[in-house]
Amino acid sequence: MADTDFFQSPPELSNSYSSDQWLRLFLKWQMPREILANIEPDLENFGRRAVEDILQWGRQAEAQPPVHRPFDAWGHRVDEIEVSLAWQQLHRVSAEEGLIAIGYERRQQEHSRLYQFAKLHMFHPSSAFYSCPLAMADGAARILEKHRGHPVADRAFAHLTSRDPQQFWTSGQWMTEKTGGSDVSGTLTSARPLGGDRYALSGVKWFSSSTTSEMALGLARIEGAAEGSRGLSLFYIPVRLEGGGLNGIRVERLKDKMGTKALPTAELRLQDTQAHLLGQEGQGVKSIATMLNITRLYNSVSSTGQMRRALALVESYSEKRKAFGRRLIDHVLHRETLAGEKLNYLRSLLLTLNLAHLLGKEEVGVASLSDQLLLRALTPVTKLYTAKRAVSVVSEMLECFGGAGYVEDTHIPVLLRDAQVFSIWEGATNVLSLDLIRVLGKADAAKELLQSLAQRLKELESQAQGQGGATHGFSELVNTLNCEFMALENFILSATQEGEEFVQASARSLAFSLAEIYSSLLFLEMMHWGERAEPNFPWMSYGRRLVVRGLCQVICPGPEHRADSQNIVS
Ligand code: MFK
Repeated sequence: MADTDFFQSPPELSNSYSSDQWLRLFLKWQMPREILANIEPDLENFGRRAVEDILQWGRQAEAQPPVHRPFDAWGHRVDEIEVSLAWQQLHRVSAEEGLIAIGYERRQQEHSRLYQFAKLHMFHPSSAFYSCPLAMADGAARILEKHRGHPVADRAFAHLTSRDPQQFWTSGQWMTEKTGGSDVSGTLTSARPLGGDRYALSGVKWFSSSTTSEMALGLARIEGAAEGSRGLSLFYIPVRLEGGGLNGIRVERLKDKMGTKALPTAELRLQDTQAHLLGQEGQGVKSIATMLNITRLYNSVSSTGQMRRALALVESYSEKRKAFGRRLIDHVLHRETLAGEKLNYLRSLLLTLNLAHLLGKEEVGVASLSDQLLLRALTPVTKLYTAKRAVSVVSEMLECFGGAGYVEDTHIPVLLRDAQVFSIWEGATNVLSLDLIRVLGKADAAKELLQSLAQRLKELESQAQGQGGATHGFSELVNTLNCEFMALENFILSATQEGEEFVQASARSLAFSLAEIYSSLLFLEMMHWGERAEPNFPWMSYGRRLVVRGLCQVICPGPEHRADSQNIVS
């Protein structure tokens, strides 16, 4: 064969819903049959769009990044941000497909969030990060929903949750300043009272994504308020005034980011920007935490969507590409690599969809106290875990393509570049690990969380006995998980005796251990259902690889350990 005769066939993507076995299994496990039957045609249709028109718009938007035009031809300061037509199409499709609306119409009651997040999971990897404006729109909607009755909040809420593209709004989240993204206590933006709930804000918001949104929620310090984060309040900020001009907002420049190139992220200067106080003075951080918890879940669903896309590309390529006389999929070591990354994806998906379900339960008032505690504690855990896994899974999958994975017009490098933002966007790994510690440090939270997990393990034990599971290994898996859980429990109950530094130094290892143990618990609960509902599925193959010794990887950073770390870094 002449070298001109060989062309490698590229990987192909098929329907994001029907090809994602685990997404479908999870929904089947958790949703009542009639609800799933009702929404499945929409999921199928959206799964097709995710790899057809939405993917094309995403690629076009990526190829045409936003441009900042500070002045018009006559020298007037206009600060326009021009976005591509494709970016505008992604806005339209988000409204029409109800990507925010589904979560607030709540037609599927406690399962509404699950339905919505199944769509977001498919949307994200094709959307050139339109998922980011959606995340903030959703977080803002949740806060505004809590302020129902406030005319400004009601109007904005209606826009954020609209299915009409002409009415649909997205939102910014203006928190990060030059003084800090993780630590907002040094926020310098001030709020001058104008009467009633109206204020004029002045300051610089240093990392403001979705700058083309119609509104933002942001933090500022009311003149005379205390220093630190307890002096911050939350404000609703319309981006434009009634006449259409910018609301005292100057776009200093767009950020030249490593990835997320289609997403306009700017440095903004606020100069007497008109704003409305939301909630109580000095409660800004606590109030905006509602938004953060939603955007963190978006971060997780985007991470899982990104992992799934990379895996789907490799699965297809493995069938087509030949090396050393065989297709990639016929090489045992390649299969090992792929299987390992699929398991990482599976853990991430279980954690994310479970969290979406817990959120849905809370929003319709059917979450038990332990559901509420799990939702709070697992939000940072899921976010930090899925973000880190996204980078490693996508990187490993890129490597499966060899040189082709490093070439821009295969559209593979962008997956890795964009994945890197997950661990930064909406809270870095260490900040989130400390957030878990914040939750576990409250009253009896640690004890209650452990009790609810222990109770679920007990139920699994009796289910294993009830179905004679010992014969096919289910009860061995439950025993293994029990041992890992007990190690985690012992650690949590004893760590508090060791002092603040010990607890903080171990926080990351605690968060990752909880993620691995909780995802294994979810898997076994699903397996128990699946052995009857889907008897031909290879549950044990997954079980043997997911539920293993060593899930609890907590470190015990006593004084000597910490002194060693100090010596190593100094
Ligand atoms: C898509 C691509 C985007 C483009 C690239 C993006 C690049 C990155 C740009 C960024 O800057 S992203 C960074 C976004 N920033 C964050 O995610 C903030 C990270 N920091 C935190 O999460 C801090 O923990 C937080 C600011 C929320 C709080 O720290 P503080 O100032 O020390 O507050 P404190 O005193 O611990 O908490 C105040 C209250 O809020 C407490 O309630 P109480 O007063 O009742 O005790 C906390 O319990 C509560 N709270 C804090 N976090 C909470 C929460 N409540 C519920 N959920 C939470 N998550």
